[in-house]
Amino acid sequence: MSETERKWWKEAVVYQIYPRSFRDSNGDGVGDLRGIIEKLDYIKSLGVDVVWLNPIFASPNDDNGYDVADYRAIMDEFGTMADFDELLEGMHARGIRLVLDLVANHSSDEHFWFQESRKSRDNPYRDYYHWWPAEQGPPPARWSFFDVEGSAWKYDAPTDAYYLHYFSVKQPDLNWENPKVRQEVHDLVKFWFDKGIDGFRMDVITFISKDLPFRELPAKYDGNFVQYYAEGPHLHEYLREFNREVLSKYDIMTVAEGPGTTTENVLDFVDEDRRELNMSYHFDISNLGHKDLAKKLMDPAGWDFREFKRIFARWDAVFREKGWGTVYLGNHDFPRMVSRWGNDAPEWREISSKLLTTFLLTMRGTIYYYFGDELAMTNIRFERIEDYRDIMTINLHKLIEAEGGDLAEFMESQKLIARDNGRTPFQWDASANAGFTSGTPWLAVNPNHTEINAAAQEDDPDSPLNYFRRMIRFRRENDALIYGQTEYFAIDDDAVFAYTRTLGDRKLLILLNFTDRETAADTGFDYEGAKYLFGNYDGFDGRLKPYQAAILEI
Ligand code: TEU
Ligand code: CA
Repeated sequence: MSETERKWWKEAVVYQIYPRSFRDSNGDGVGDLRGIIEKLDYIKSLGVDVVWLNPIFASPNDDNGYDVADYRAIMDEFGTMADFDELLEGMHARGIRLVLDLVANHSSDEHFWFQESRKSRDNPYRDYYHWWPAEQGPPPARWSFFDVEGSAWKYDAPTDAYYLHYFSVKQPDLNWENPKVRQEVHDLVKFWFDKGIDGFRMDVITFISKDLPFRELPAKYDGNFVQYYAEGPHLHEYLREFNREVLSKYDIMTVAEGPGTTTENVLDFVDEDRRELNMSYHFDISNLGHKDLAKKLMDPAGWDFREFKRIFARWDAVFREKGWGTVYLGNHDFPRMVSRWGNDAPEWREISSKLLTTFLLTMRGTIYYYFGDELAMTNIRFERIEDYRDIMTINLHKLIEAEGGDLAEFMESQKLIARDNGRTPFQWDASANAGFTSGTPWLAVNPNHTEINAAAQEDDPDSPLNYFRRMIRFRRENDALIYGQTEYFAIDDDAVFAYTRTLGDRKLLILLNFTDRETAADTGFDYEGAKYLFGNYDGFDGRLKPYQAAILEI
């Protein structure tokens, strides 16, 4: 097997910050860039290599910045371009790279392009978006993720036409089939690269090419709009052009948010010979345990651990020779890692969160670690719809209500998976509002901040925070955990995740007990001569304690 080509972004632990919720420097209740600047030493102390910030560009915040009104300006609430420059300099001075979020499948309806586009059918910006003239009759059905009626077409009276919006009505889809639009995107990306940023995470980049002229959803997709959206006819042509014209000219990293990517098609995006993108992240794990994905309803039976293992193993196998994978268990679109995949009951919260941290940092691929998970922050589990701020939850609630659906069931599911669970303010200390703001936070602070907070964990060597720091160091000191190939064992065991990472003659065995009961570690290995190196208990005696994670050299 050929040795993987080494790259800084393959070795990286990416720490994702949701700027709105990290630290508010001026008391308006909204996190901001100066808040991040204040906390740069904290970020540095974690040992992470890259920071990815969710969108920081000018936006009316219909979807918290995923609706961009000006791609070259900083959102008022977040600060100024001078603040940004200082932030970038502060990160680079500490050896941390900065990755921003490119939201180019759609813009805000308040973007100048759209304001022009909707004015008249012969406006020069008309073709920057997708329009369906009303005289052609109703457009073919398209699903919208955030629309109260579920429709991705919105009638716009001034020009008697419908525009396309896969997300909210305030997020019209840009028309990438128009070369001028592609040129605009290239130019704005160059603007940020020339400022010195180190890469882009690309929001729903798999959706950019549309199947024109709009037809009825082909039967082979069987109602699966995500898959259909991700297989636009010119997608790869646009990505290759993007790479050729812009991306290849800089030492940067790119990662696709890849809804609709599968183990069969992902190499089309990330095989280095195709010159498109570096990495992509898939949704197979986050989709686990749903009874209805579109309406975000959960299966009361929970999620299938063996399927979870099989998914990781299957994706890992794709990148053995080519491309490079990504590993994550949470981000701003998902709930808290420990609440979803571990156990946030008081007696298991810390230990199971350390297990998950060990899991993430021993997998092959670039690690995406979501801020706050290092503290084992938990879901807030709002009772009332009024507590939510997320357009996705609010509009799905309206949609289900209008259909006469089961709202109680929806609210229960939201306690488990609503995006706001992962967006509550970072818990810095035990003071009012967790040291996040001196004002009124834009989204409620989790009341458990009096116990779960960075200040309390800072001086406790056994805290999840310090475990995360040690684990990062351990990964960095053990190349096998970065470039080593992976082999899975006991794949049908319903408690234990076991795999080895091998590089040269170094072989590490990782044993993870995902349950709250002690279990045998029947992996086929003889533990006699094995050397215990790292884990969340004091040692390993041949059996695995509840949520035990153990790394052995064999
Ligand atoms: O998310 C897109 C997204 O996660 C889903 O809509 C996805 O396409 C679907 O669930 C697949 O199963 C990105 C951002 O991460 C999110 O925060 C934004 O709200 C959204 O795009 C719109 O920009
Ligand atoms: Ca602020």
